[in-house]
Amino acid sequence: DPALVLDRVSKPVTEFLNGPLGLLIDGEWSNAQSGKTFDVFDPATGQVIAKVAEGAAADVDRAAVAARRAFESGPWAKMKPADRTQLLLKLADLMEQHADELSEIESLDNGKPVSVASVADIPGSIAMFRYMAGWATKLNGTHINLSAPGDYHSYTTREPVGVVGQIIPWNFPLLMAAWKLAPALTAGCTIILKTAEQTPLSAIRLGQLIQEAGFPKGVVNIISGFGETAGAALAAHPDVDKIAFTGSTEVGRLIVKAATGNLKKVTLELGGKSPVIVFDDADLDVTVPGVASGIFFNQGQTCCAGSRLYVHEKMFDRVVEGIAGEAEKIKIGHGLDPATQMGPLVSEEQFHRVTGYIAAGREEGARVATGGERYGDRGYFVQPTVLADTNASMKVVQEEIFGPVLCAERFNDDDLDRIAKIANQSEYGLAASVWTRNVSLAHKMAARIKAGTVWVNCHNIFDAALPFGGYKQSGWGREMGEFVFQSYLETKAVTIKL
Ligand code: TXE
Repeated sequence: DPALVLDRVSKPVTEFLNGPLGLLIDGEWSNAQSGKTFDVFDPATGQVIAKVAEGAAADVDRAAVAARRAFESGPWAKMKPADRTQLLLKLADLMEQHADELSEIESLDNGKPVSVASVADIPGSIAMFRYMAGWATKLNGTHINLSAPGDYHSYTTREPVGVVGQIIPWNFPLLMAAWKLAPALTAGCTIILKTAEQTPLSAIRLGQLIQEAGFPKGVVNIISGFGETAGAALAAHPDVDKIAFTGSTEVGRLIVKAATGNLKKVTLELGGKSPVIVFDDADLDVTVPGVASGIFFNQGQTCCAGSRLYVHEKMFDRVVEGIAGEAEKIKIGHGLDPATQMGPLVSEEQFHRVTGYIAAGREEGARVATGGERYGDRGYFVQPTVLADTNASMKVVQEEIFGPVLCAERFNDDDLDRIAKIANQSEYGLAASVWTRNVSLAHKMAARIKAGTVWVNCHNIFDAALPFGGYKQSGWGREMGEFVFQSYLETKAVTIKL
């Protein structure tokens, strides 16, 4: 009963949902210039839970003026790095104080279990702000010795790239906002963040905390709205210096085209179809639950989900049966139920996309080892599914499903180059995992895999200090770690004739 579910919502979150839920532009919450709003749904019930201002091109223009002003003049432009550190740490503390509320909002909006949001999304977001905060005082240039004839003193400085547009997806709404905002703020940029239309809520709450922390006006602007309107306007905007995008490879291509007008800098974190390779010496007690969580975590809506499983034939049946057993144990339900381990997919559209892939897998001859059906009769729940005996020619093996669907295939080879070839036969190259007790074999495989991340005997391990991003059509550039600052800083070489 939907009423029962809304009963579970705490008082502060109920007040938050009742709004107003506007756009954050130049330090003020405002309606969209058009006056339009859009509905936000609870994907577990399909029920409308909030109405949010629908930003579009005119609002992006207003935000760009504010972000430019805040970048070029005002307190932010003059702020010392240590003061930026303090502001970021203050924001992290406020997020920690409101962690329960943020978990609840995230669960209601995205569908993910509150038990997961409270140990993964929210602490991960806070950790990102704290990690990046420490870098603000350490982003220095260097002195360079020249070989040119004459007497010169040369050095480099590193300067913020300017006004940054950031477009994020719905799978980890707050975490994606943190991955984007934290390094850009650390570097001294100003920002226009466009959230995903499916999940605008936690970023609005974050915007309120950003105000409370005392960031100067115009430094962070947050626009709720749709991709084809607000997102496209941001990507094409002539006064935005850089665009950072996370989402589908298809839209990634549109972002690149839109950015050509003023040749703004572009970084992209796109789709994946990450291989998981299980050798015949793998420790099954670790591998079976590890591979299962590698695909089923976040309802499979993870860009680096381990969605293509390759198992040595000696182990294949045991591994597939083991994963099917894990899948059947997962407790599916409303995200706000503290016992829930898997929630619904984010939207009706994703529900149809994922169930469509399962149907295609069946038609192409895959064997359904477990799952394969809708769960329940309302909301966008899909059973955790294992498709066995798949092969490289199948659509389910080639394309990103972005749901709890694993394709499992056997190999009977001991030649590492040939195994790597199977793992690498994808247009994507975001991540991979290798499961073996042989350390040397693990390193050899890691070297052969064309992906930005390789995990050994684990999957989906993230850290603010680790760079993350893709080879091939999984993207351009890296987020997180020290590496991310290459995207948010320009390097200037200064040479003085002595
Ligand atoms: O993504 P979109 P969708 C993949 C996944 C999923 C598929 C479709 O396979 O099934 O994409 O999801 C904004 N100009 N990933 O349709 O459209 C949009 O508003 C500018 C993988 O939801 O790429 C949202 O903020 N922006 C991925 C963001 O792009 C535009 C996470 C992502 O939405 C735009 C999400 C446009 N023309 C989906 N069109 C990952 N890498 O983790 C849309 N947007």
